[in-house]
Amino acid sequence: MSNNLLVTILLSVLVYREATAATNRTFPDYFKFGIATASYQVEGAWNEDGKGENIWDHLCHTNPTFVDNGDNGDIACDSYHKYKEDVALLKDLGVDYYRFSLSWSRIIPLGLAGSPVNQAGIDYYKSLIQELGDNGIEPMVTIFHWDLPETLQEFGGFPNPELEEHFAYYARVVFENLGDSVTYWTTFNEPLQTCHQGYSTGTMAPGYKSSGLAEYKCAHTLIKAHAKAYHIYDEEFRPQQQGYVGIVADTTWFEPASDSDADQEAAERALQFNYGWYINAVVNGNYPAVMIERIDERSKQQGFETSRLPKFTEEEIEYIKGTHDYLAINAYTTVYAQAKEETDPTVVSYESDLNVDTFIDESWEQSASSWLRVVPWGLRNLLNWLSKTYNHPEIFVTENGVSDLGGLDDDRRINFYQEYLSNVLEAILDDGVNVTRYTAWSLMDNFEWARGYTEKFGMYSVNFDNPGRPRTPKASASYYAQVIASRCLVDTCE
Ligand code: GBH
Repeated sequence: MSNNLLVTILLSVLVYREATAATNRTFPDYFKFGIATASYQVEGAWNEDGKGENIWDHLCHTNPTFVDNGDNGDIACDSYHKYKEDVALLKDLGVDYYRFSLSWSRIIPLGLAGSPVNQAGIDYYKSLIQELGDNGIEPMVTIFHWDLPETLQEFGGFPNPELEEHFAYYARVVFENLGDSVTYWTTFNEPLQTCHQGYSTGTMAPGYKSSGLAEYKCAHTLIKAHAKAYHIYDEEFRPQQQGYVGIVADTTWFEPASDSDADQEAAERALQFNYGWYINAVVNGNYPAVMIERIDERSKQQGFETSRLPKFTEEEIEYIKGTHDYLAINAYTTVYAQAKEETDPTVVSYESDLNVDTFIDESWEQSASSWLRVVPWGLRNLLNWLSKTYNHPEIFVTENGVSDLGGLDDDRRINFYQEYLSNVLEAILDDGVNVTRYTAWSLMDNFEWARGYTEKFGMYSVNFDNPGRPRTPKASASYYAQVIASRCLVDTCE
C-alpha cells in the first residue's frame, strides 16, 4: 500500500470519528437556546392592513422566473395570521428566545423618513411580542432582514446615502413603539447578503450586478445607518429601556488550504472581505486594512480618481467605532481558501479585489442547498477566529441550520445539530470562547429566497398546498426540545 493511500485512510478515519462523536458534556447554565425566522420568509399578508410593497414583493411579482417555480412570499407560512400557533410551537420546543424580523413596509409603507406610520403594522408586532411574553419567550428582534420598501429602492436603495436617514427614522419608530418589551435588537441581518448578493452577484433582490462598485457604496451607507440607529438607541432609549443593540453578520469559514503563509493570508483576507467588511467597521470604526489597501491600489491602477471603496471621515470613524453590544455570527458552512495569481489588474470586481481561490472536499455531506456542505468543525474554527480577532467578546450564534428536500424523519438534520452544537460546546469548554447564545435556523420551512419553497430548513414542516398552512413537527423538533431540556446533546449525559 502506498504511503499516500495509508495517510488518506487514516485521515478519513480521524475525520469520520471527529464528525460523529458528540460530546456528552452539558451547556453552562447561562447559555440560551433560540430559533429564528424572518418577516418576508414567513409572514405572508403581503398587502394586508396597509402594508406597503417591498423589494421582494416587487421582484417576485414582476420577474417570476427569478424564484424557483415562480414562487413568492404573498402567503408564505401565513404567520401574520398564525403567530399564536407559531408561539405555541416555540413553547413546545422550550426555546429561551425567538429571533424574528420586522417588515419595514408593514410599519412604514413608503419607508421614507417622515412618511406615515401604519398602526396596524405596529399592532401586529405588539401582539406577537405580547404572546411571546405570555409564554415566557424572549423576543430577539431584527429590524431589517432584506425586505426593503420598494419606494426606497426607487430612490436607489442602499447605495444612496439618504438611506441612512430613512433607516434612522424607521429605527426610532420601532424603538419608540416596541422598545418597552424588547431587550435584544439587531439592526441588520447579514449586510454582506444585502450588498453583495443584492448589488454584485444579483442573486437577491434588488438583483443588480455591479461588482466592486455599487456594493461598496451599499455597505458604506448601511454601516452608517447601523451606527446612527445605535446612537439613537443609546441616547434616546437605552436609559429607560436598558436593552442591547448589535448587527448580525455572516461568513463562510475559510479554512487555509495549507499552512503556507500565502494560503493562511488568503483565508484571512477572505474572512476580512466577508465578515470584517462590516464588523471591523462597527468594532474599530473602519474597513479592514487589507480591503482598504487592495481596493485603493487596484482603483488607482484602473485609473479611478478616488478609490472604489468609499472613505469614512475621522468623525465618522469615531461615530461608528464601538456601535455594538454583542458580536453575532450566522454560520452554515466551510470552504478551503488558497492563494492565487493576481488577476488582470484592469478587471473591476469584488472577486478580483479579494483574489482568493476556494474549493471544497467532495466527501463533505451535501445538503439540499448547493452552497451548503455539512462541516461541523468549521464552526468551531470560526468561533475561535472570532474570539481571537475581536478580543474575546461575548458571541451569539444567531443562525445555524441545514436544508433538505422535505420529510418528517429528518435524521440528517438531527446529526447536523448534534455535531455543530458539539463543536459550539467544545469551543466554549475547551477553547474558552465566550459563546452565550445559539439560534437554530429555522422554526419552520419557509420562503427560501431565490430557492422558493424547494429547500427546507425548518424543524416544523409546513404544508404550502393547504390554505391553512398546517405545521407538523419533524423529528429534529423533538431532538432540539430534548437538547434544550437536558442541556446536553446525547442520551447519556455526563
Ligand atoms: C441565511 O443566510 C439567511 O439569513 C436566511 O434568511 C436564510 O433563509 C438562511 O441563511 C438559509 O439560506 O445560492 O450560491 O448564490 C445564509 C448565508 C449567503 C446562504 C448567500 C446562501 C447564497 C449562495 N447565505 N448564499 S448562492
